[in-house]
Order: sequence, then structure tokens, then C-alpha cells
Amino acid sequence: MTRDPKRYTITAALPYTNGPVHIGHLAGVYIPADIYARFQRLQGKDVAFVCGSDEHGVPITIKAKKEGITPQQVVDKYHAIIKKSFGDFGITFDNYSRTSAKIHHDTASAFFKKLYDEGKFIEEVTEQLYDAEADQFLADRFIVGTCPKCGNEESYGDQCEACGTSHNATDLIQPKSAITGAVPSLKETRHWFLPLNKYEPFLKEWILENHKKDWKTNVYGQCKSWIDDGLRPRAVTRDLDWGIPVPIEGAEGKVLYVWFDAPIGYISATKEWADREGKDWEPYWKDEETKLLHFIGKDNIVFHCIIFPSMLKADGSYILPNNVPANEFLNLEGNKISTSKNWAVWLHEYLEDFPNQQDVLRYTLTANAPETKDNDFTWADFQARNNNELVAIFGNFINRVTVLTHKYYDGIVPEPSTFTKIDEKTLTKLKAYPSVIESSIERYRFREAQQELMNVARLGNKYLADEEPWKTIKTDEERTKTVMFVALQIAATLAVLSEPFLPFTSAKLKKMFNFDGLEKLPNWSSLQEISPLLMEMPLGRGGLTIAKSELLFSKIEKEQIQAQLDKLEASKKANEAANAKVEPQKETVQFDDFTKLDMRVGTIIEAEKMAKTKKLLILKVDTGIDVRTIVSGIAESFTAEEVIGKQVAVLVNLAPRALRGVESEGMILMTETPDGRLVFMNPDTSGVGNGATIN
Ligand code: B3M
Ligand code: ZN
Repeated sequence: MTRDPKRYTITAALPYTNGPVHIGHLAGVYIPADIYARFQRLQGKDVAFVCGSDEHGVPITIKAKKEGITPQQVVDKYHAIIKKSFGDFGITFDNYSRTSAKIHHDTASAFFKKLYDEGKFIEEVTEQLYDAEADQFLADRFIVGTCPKCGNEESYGDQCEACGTSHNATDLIQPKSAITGAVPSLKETRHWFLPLNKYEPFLKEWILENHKKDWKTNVYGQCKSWIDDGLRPRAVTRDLDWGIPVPIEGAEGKVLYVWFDAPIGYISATKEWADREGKDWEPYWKDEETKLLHFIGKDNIVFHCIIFPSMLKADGSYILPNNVPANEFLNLEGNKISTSKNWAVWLHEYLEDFPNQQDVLRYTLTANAPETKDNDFTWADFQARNNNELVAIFGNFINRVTVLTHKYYDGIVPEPSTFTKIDEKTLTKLKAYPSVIESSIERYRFREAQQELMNVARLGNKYLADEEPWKTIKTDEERTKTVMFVALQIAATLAVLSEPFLPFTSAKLKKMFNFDGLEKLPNWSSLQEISPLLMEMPLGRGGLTIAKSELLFSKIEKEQIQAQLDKLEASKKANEAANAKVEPQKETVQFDDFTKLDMRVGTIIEAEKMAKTKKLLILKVDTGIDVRTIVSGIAESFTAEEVIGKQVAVLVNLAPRALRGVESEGMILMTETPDGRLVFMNPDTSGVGNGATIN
């Protein structure tokens, strides 16, 4: 694109609707996309910023099975949570849609149908694993078996999580259906494939030749390696009962592959928005003067750079993305963020613990954005960024300016007199920032852009420290007015420039500076053209009144950070417990065998450690039948004093046996925590007397 685009279509990856969103999503995709969209709007550009919930695909059906609800119930639940989180964090989608919406089903079906009618697919019958018991073909995630590489017995069909290798489901040793446990068989099934190999010449020219310079190296590198490896036809349909039905005859029980329908979701979301706004959606997808951008995470590169563009090309009426600024991954405290392991900072939970502090998280995530490599989020860094940067630099500057303006001038912006060299230099520097930040944003370097924003606040702090209005006020009133005027220019500029990064703070600042009362509202471009800002404003000259400073940022204490670390530790523990190896089930017993066991409720009335042993306690237990001696191997988990008075479950008809010379007449039933601590099997037995039978 050589000249200024006429409009922008900005897409952000559609999150899978099988869980809430966390900081990794925000840092990798939604914050950079939002900064970009806000920035363009601030310049008066025509923007369609679209996203929506990705509600199809196997992970959703798995989640539904796990929770015993329908896939629709799963997506309804998480769509609402995700949508709210985005709103809460100020992600300014023009439309947040969902792929279960009718408009999307229609759009995706029509897209498929057109390619089908034009003969763009190849049809092929292949053999796939089939679960006869469940009467369904098994998606990769529904097959478990032994990994041929490392021997992990719980490898998935497509990938082994233990050693990380990806393989074909048919490579697994002893594959089993995750649905019924049955051994799957191979069965023929018909599917439609997009022959990616045919698009190789196009992709080579479009990416390898034309986008070598302007695409990020991580994105370009992945594309190149895919293309160099040679592209093969890719199935765009699946045997599944959740998704968009394949809209042709003879395809019953088949749906569009989720990665075929999801990117079309960007188009449906644009249509839905255009309908609502009374606009025409087509120029946003079909006019060459539109700049189309996909913001995604690195695991989605192939879909957005190879497959979706080939689909668009196959259709022939669409434009192609101008850029796909994919980010790497954000880790959390040194470990990979994981929804299933609950190793994450969930956005809705963050807001419960840090209400109204969206900008602190936005700021930290941008400062640490995984733009060129994976990065780590730590709570210590979060605290430091807040306390040392937002509070100490940004907040401090604004606070000093507004407090002094109120103290000296009752909040009215003073008229400046003559500018000194330093004033001129400072204002010249200030004037340069909008284009410096703009250049970083236009190259998708959001960390750098935000650093420059902070440099504006630093410029202000340095100016105040050097010019010391709190000293000159005693000796030179005219000079003080000029200094405060210049400092206010910097503060007002911050109000505008911070909008893409710290939208909540920016809104507070604009309110404080009464921008609403200005005849001509300052925007990004005006900062470069007409500056100093307020000087050009009628109200500025006439004495614009500013409000008293609102608290922008407050210090985060170490207790708050510790609480977050404790929360993570707890989820690590819970996760370990959940993953503890479960003993395989023993051989079947008949009911008669079971009824031979006589188990009773009893109470431990005496206990003493058996001399010269580590594990054994000698207990006297009131079984309701009698009081008897039981020797129990629990001394590593309990002291004798602790167990006295405990009501427990006892197997009373176990043949007596002597342990270290003491005859034991029964057994106390116990279980064990994952870290080996014994626990009594005495769920709530209040009101139950000794001797009550357990069965
Ligand atoms: N649902 C995958 C993901 O969240 C995904 C993106 C779709 S974008 C069209 O990684
Ligand atoms: Zn493996």
C-alpha cells in the first residue's frame, strides 16, 4: 500500500469459547490490536475492528462432555464471560460477534458452497479411526494411546504432551477412544480438501517476495518454512456433530473444519456490524484501498498467512491481509500459561482483586509484550511497573502540575510571557513525540511506542525539576506562569497521547482538563500541526479552568502481590493433586464377597506410640461391639494425642494378627493425599453412634 489507506479492517483472533480469557490473550493479541485501532480512530481514520467467539471445534465438545452439559451451554457461558472481560478492559471492538450466530453460519456456508460449485475443492475418501460403540469418527483429541516416541500412555491422537511430538492418530500404539474406551477401527469417510499445493506459486510471490521486509521475522520465518516444506491438500470438513453442516448433498453428519469457518467469522462480524450501522460491509473486505490486518498469536500464523489467504484467493473477490503482526507467547512466573492447569491470571479475577486498575495491567502487558520472543509475566514486575513508573513518573507529574495550578492560580491555566531557550526546546521536543510514537505503532512496536509515551512524562518531570516553579513563585511571578503553562502543555499532550495505551487514565485526564469545553478538540494530528496545544485553544488563552487532580495510580503493596503468588501456588497444588496417579481398578468382586466385610463406625479412645517404631500407633477403639486394640501405621501423619476422640471407620472382622508382638484386631480405613499424608475416612458422621455399620 503506497498511499494512505482509505479504511482499516482490523481483526483480532477469535478466542475459543471453552474458558475465560487470561493475560496471555490480552498481551498477545487484544491489547496490541486495540492500541492500533484506537490510534487510527484518534486520527479520524475509518476503522472496523472486529472479533468474536470461536464456538466450534473439538475442544468445546470435550469441555461439554467433561461438564455434562451441551456444547451450546458451554459457549453461551463463556461467550458472556469473555465479552464482558473485553469490555471491562476497554478493548474497543466495533463488533464482538460469535460463530454460532446465524449470520456466520450463512456466510461460512455460502463461502464453502461457492468454492465447491466452482470446483475449488478435491474430494477424497480416506480411512479414519472410528468408534463403533459411540457410532462416530474420532477427532484427534478423542483418541488416546501410547506415544510411539516416548512411551507416554496418555498421548493424544495428534500430539503427545509429554514429549511434544506431533503424529498421526494412526501412529499411536494401542489407541483407545476417549469417549467410550473402545478400540477404534479404521473406516472409510469422504472429505473435501483445499489443494494448498495449487496456491504455492501465489503464496511464494505474495509472502516470500512482497512481504519479506514489512512482516515480522517470526511470521515471515514460519511462512517460509511451511512453503519450503511443500504444501499439501488440507481437509476443510470433519466428521463431527458440532459445527456448521457441510452445505452440500451427501455430507450428512459432517461439518466445516473449525479453522475453515473461524476466519470467515471476521467477515461475518463485519457484516453484522455494517448491518447495524447502516453501512456497506464489502469495501472493508473487497476494496484494494482497505488495509486488512490480522492480530494473532504465533500458533495461529499458518492459518492466517497460508490457509485463509488461499481461501480468499480461491474465492477471488477478496483483498489479502496487508500484515499479520503475530506475537510470541507470554508465560506466567516462569511457566507456560495453561487453561486446563489453571496456571493463569484470569481477567475477571484480576478485576476483583484490582478493581478499576485496568490500565495498570494494560501498561504492564504492553511493557512486557512478547513481540519478538516469549516473555514472562511476574507479579513482582507488575508491582514495580506500577510503583516505579505509573505512580512515580506519570502520576507524579500530572499530580504536581495540577496541584500547583490550583495552588497558584485557582486551577486557571496562566498566560505565558516570554519563552526561554529551555522552554522552546522543551516544546519542540514535545511536538516531536506524536510522530515518534506513530512511527513505532505503524511498525507494530507497541512496547517501544509506550516507552516513548512515558518519555513525555519524563520530559515533564525533568522540566519541572529544572525550572522549579515552587521556588520562582517567590521571586518571579511572570516566569512561574510561563513554566506552569509549558508544564500544562505537556500534561495536556499526555492526555491525548495516552489514549491508545491507558484509555481509562486518558479519559480521566481529558475530563480534568475540560477538553469537552473546548471548541476544537485536540487529536493526535493536531498535536503535530498546532502546538502548543492549549495556546491555540480559545479557552486556553482565555484561562481554561482545570479540575482538581483525580487519583490516577496508587501504590501496590507487597501483601497484594503475595496474595496473587499464594493463589498461583494453590492452583499448582490443586493441579498436582488432580494429576496424581490413580491406581487402576482391582479385579471385580461379587456382592457376596463385599458383604463379608464388616465395617463399623468406632471412636479412638486411647493411643500410644509403639516403642522403637516410626510408623505404628497402638490404639484402643470403641467399636460399639467392644473396646479393642488396633495397631495402625499412621504415626508419621498423626501424633497419639491428635487421634484420641476421633470417630473413624473400622474393618472389624479382619483376622487378628500380631504386629511387633501386639495383637491387632481390625483395621482403621484411611486414604492418602498426593504428597503421602494419611487422612481418616470419617466424612461427616455426626449423630452416628459407635457400632453403626458401613455399607
Ligand atoms: N480460536 C485459536 C486460538 O484461540 C482460535 C483462533 C481463531 S482465529 C480465526 O488459538
Ligand atoms: Zn511422547
